[in-house]
Amino acid sequence: MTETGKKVALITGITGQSGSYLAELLLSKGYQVNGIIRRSSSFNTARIEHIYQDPHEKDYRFRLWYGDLSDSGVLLKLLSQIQPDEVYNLGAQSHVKVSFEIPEYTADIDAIGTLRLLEAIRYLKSSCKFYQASSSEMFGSSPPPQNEKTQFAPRSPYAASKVFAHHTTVNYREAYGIFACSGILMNHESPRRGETFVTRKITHAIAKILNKKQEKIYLGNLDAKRDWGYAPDFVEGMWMMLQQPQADDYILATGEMHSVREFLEEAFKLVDLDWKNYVETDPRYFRPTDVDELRGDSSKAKAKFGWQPKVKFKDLVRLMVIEDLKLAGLDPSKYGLEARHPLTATFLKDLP
Ligand code: NAP
Ligand code: G4F
Repeated sequence: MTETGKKVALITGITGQSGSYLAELLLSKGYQVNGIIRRSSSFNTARIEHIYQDPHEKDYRFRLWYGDLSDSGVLLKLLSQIQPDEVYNLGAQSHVKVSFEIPEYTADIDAIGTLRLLEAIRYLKSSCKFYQASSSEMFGSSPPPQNEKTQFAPRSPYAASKVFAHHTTVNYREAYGIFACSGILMNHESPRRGETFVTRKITHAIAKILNKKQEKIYLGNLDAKRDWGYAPDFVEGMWMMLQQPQADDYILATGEMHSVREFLEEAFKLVDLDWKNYVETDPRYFRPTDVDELRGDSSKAKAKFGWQPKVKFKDLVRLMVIEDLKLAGLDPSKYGLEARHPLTATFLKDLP
């Protein structure tokens, strides 16, 4: 708590898709929000620029600190300096395909990085609550529907690292009584999704194709099926987990499953194009092992704290297409799409 009674949060991965929405949510709830950012030779803060506050302002509530999940010393220093009530560990090398190319780095950040943070909390005897960004990728080849009891069968260095981080979170809860929750989240997307993840790659390409700046889009496995939800819905679930009387692990999901092919069909249809004329496959986007089907069962989160996603597949595709058209200077109404999707109004009004 601050001297003025505000709750204090610390977010790793604040510059990422979910970190940026979570920061907005917590600021709107009156928290002082602290985020760890990495030093980069070019700006990596585009997603949080609209909520930046000048540190010279008195009582500014949005504070950024340099750090890295590879650096135990800085994690210890920041935890002891900031004294957070809630820690959200969203920082990660989050790209599954890239994890096959840089497996050791992925494990260092996604697995050992989580251990470093929990160990710092334990060492400092901090009473903070801890949220771990676990992933449905951990289920790998276990068939859907996946729930909290489904066996993990990871299919990538990313997923194996997240399994380690999940078990470490549970272990630190049981061994040391830390209020540590593992949120096992199905894919969540938004107009702030990184452009190399398949949903955003598609909606971004559509805008470029319409602008005649791109002719084709090159993709990998179109048969993969995912349970795609909307990131702002999911960050609300993260926060809700930490407000419960007891720490536990929860799945967040929409319960709907669609293939990459269906995403293509739905997205291109919105701008009156046939995706088959624009999509080529490129072997470089196939993974050595992929996850075929993810569809989550989030009934535990619904029963325990009433969490339900507001945005489902069709609305998600639509709002991502609309926002990418606008970013590219195109008028969505030309394609019969309303300029601002009502569901996104709150979250997108300040997008840079
Ligand atoms: P994202 O957009 O890729 O953001 C990842 C964040 O982690 C960025 O802020 C990044 O900083 C930071 N980061 C990377 N390496 C770091 C390091 N060495 N030290 C500290 N921070 C580091 O990912 P996201 O979609 O927001 O996902 C957030 C978390 O949820 C991740 O842990 C991800 O694995 C997990 N997750 C995501 C989904 C999903 O569908 N989105 C589903 C389940 C779980 P830079 O901006 O400097 O790169
Ligand atoms: O968009 P993706 O890269 O997401 P993926 O691998 O499901 O991982 C995301 O969701 C996880 C939760 O389940 C997170 F933990 C993780 O951090 C990340 O946010 O790929 C989705 C599917 C895959 O099966 C992939 O093989 O789309 C297929 N795909 C086909 N062509 C492609 C492409 N994926 C990408 N990134 N790029 C392609 O060209």
